[in-house]
Amino acid sequence: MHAAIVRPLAMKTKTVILAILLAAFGTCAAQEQTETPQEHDARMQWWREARFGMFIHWGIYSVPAGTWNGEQVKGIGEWIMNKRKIPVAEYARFAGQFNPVKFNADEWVRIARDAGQKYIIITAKHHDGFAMFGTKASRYNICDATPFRRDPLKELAEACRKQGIKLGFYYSQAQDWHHPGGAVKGGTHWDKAQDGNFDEYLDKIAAPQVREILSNYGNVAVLWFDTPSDVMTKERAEKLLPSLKLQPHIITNNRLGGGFKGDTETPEQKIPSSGFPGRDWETCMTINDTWGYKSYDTNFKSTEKLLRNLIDIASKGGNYLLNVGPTAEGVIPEPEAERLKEMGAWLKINGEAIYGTSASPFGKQLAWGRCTQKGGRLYLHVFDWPANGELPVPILNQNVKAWLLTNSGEKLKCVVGKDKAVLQLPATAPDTIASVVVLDPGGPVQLAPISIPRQAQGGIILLTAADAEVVGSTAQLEGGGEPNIGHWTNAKDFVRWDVEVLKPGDFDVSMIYAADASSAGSEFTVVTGDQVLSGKIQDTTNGETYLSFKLGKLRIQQAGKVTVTMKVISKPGRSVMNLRVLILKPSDGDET
Ligand code: H79
Repeated sequence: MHAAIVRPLAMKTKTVILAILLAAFGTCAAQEQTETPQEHDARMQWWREARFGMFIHWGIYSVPAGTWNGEQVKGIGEWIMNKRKIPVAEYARFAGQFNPVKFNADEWVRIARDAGQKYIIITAKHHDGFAMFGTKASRYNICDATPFRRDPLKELAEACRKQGIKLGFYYSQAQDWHHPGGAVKGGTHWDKAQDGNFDEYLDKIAAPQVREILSNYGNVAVLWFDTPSDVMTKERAEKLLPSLKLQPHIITNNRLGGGFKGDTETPEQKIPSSGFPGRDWETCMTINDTWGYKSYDTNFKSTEKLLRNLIDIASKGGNYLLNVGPTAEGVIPEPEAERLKEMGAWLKINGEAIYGTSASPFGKQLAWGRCTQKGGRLYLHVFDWPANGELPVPILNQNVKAWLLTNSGEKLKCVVGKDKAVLQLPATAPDTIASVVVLDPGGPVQLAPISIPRQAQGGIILLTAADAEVVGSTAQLEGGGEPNIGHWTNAKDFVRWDVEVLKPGDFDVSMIYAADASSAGSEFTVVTGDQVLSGKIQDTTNGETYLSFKLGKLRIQQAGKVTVTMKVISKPGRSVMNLRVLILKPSDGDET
């Protein structure tokens, strides 16, 4: 409830009360008006336990499947109409060619269920304006405008009910490139047929269709809005809210617009580096590089990548909404189904470490993998199995018990030191993607204090990736051999170390990193006090090796705690670098 109340003191008391009420009702989604925090938790419970859902982008864009006039159109497939400014009538012809006779709702739901996904969100209407359900608001829908004539949402609702999977709908409430008055995000109409009044579009198309999808398909678990663009004011968004009352338990995302926060944050195509403390959140992501089917997009992420994404997300307290893009025949492409099946096989064994868990207590400290927790236990998801068998865990609990999730009979040896516990793992990993160790701390987790690096006797200061505090939305600690800071695609992210300096003076600074063409040319600074060094990232044989580079001299004036910060000045490519360590070596040369 952050709506500004304008000068309440200048108003009469009645007006003030009215203003407060309006503000309270105006900024909240339907349920938030009345619900207590307990009721909110109860409404969110199934979603928080679910952790993994299936996104389905299905529409008549699967007919061109990424190709227009013989040209393969770059970018996300469901945007093809906009990208090529296809006239409305011409695009609408795809409806006549859309006859997905192989569509089988039971099979789709079975694929989701076997993948370990607990809910499905399907596009009821995307930006192209074509309704994938029987609507009375427009003839431009699957029942009236295609030879198929069936309502897949009805069939999916029934299949989900039978198989115990929750169903939710995606609905593009502002963008609509077909109906007069619909919005075009970041652009303008390209066909006279699109011209019209947005408010009329809202009243005649969006609001009635939202009411239909919340009325005609039984329980709707989620309403997933998208791209409010700049047209979705508070007053306009409010026209869609009354329908939400038809589904008192529905969960909405944060994309309605008009200042409505909804229930969930929705990072798209990325995993935030530390989640959204205090907010529910869900990363939506494609398996390849498109949401809607493109016949030639074969850039599928590996099962390893997808599973580690799921684990990473769970370790930060979020959900993974993983997309499939069915074909115009109604088939989930085999490479997608295959990866989902493999994820399901892992979850069948290790699901206890994902479902119903909450975020790791360790922040970004674990270089070897990720952690989730549930019922007082920690689940250690080991990505990089230690060659020496020693797994460091930054806790101080004295009575730790630990075992492999797949072998609870055999307890692992655990040595609790003064700054961490070390588990002795068997020689080989039970799983090549992620092996789960269950750790019972025997009481509340006692976190080891984050140790700050200390200047060594010889005067050298090592600022390692593992010791760094990573601030921002993308950069994070990665394992795989010696830890590094990678995934650094946002130039606003930065890295900071506190270090205990014993002997101040002048230092020669060098750093070890890996970079490929997507990082080369990035410029950064290293700052401590009033001292600044800068440098430019070079390609290290296509990122295949870590190399050491000299940066120059820095003076540290005083002993005690000193902060060193590394920031990005410019980033011409996709990412900044993979940073292993910053080395400060005393310039006077008396180090040993
Ligand atoms: O439904 C999926 C996307 O179609 C939708 N959200 C997910 C869940 C989405 N709409 N907009 N965006 C995502 C942002 C991406 C916009 C882009 Fe473009 C489309 C980039 C390139 C094509 C718009 C048009 C911005 C530049 C050209």
